[in-house]
Amino acid sequence: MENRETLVYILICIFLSLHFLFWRFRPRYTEVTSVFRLTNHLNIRSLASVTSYNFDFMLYMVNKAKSVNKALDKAVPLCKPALKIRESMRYTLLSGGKRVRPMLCLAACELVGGQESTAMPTACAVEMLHASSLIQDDLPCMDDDNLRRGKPTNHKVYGEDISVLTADALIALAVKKMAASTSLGVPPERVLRAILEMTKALGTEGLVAGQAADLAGEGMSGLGLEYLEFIHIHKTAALLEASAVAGAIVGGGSDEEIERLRMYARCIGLMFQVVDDVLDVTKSSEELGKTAGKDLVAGKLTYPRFMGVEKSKEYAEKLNVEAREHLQGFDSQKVAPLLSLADYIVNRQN
Ligand code: GRG
Repeated sequence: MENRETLVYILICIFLSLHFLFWRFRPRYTEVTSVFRLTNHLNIRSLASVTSYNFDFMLYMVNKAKSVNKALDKAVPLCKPALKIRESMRYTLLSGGKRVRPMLCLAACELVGGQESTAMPTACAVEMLHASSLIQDDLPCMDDDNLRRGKPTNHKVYGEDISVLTADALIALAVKKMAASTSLGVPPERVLRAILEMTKALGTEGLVAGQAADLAGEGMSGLGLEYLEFIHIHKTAALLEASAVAGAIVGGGSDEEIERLRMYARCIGLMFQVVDDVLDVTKSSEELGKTAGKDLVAGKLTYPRFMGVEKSKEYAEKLNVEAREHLQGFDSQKVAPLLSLADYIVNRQN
């Protein structure tokens, strides 16, 4: 009897010790696994070249993505009773994504001497606008896609009606976020200028123009490189450009700094889409998290179709060189994130 009581006592002690150890180290374990998941998603480990500036880009990108995800989560809280439209906004906004545009915005702000917190509302806004464009792009009347970031597209889950409203709501929230949440320490004229940049990138001087030209060009023969460049500069590069420029504006950059960042971002914006076109024909849907080979099927004018895969890759490299030329003269340490980001974009695998 006494032996049995001793055994039970020992077992309880072991259980309590294990319980204590689990709760003591659980936060660190969760932290490590979440960084691992983000790193996998961002596919940064394939980037040996990034270490060349003696700068840990992987850590930088993971930390920025974590801060942005936290801020986005707070920006669209789930309310009770749960509204379908809010669930739908959160579905696309928080369903992964590399967070390239917010990172660009934060890095540009920091490069000109601003704080991360100063540009965070702008960084969230640009991701909201990006999410809105993805939802619209996937609709049956546009690209008609079922898969985005490895999950069913927004309209497949919530229906076309709610999807259209979600895209609208995200645009409205983005502008509200910049206007209402940017620190009071930032002069209002800077906030207004940043909002102007962002809205310019959306309409007929930006995404809308690019998408309209893209749709009009489907299946048409005889369109040249100029037409292709117009589509990509408007549809893809405009928002990347606005991300960097708006970040530098709220961060207090000089006109010269802002314009140099604009040129850099325009190059990486175009490069982003050249790489996207290459990935569309060289990777599987599983690797991309979206339907691969769609451009080819739709008869779209793409860089690989125009000049072949190898020449397209060379062109992306050329844009990378050009992009970094625009950053010459900035502080070599502060500019490291943007140099690494350019490398990341040209080498990305999804
Ligand atoms: C928002 C006013 C407004 C209009 C939208 C539908 C449309 C007009 C434009 C289409 C824009 C579009 C979807 C361009 C493609 C850009 C692109 C390469 C997206 C993929 O970006 P990643 O790889 O995606 O950064 P993740 O998932 O990582 O965020």
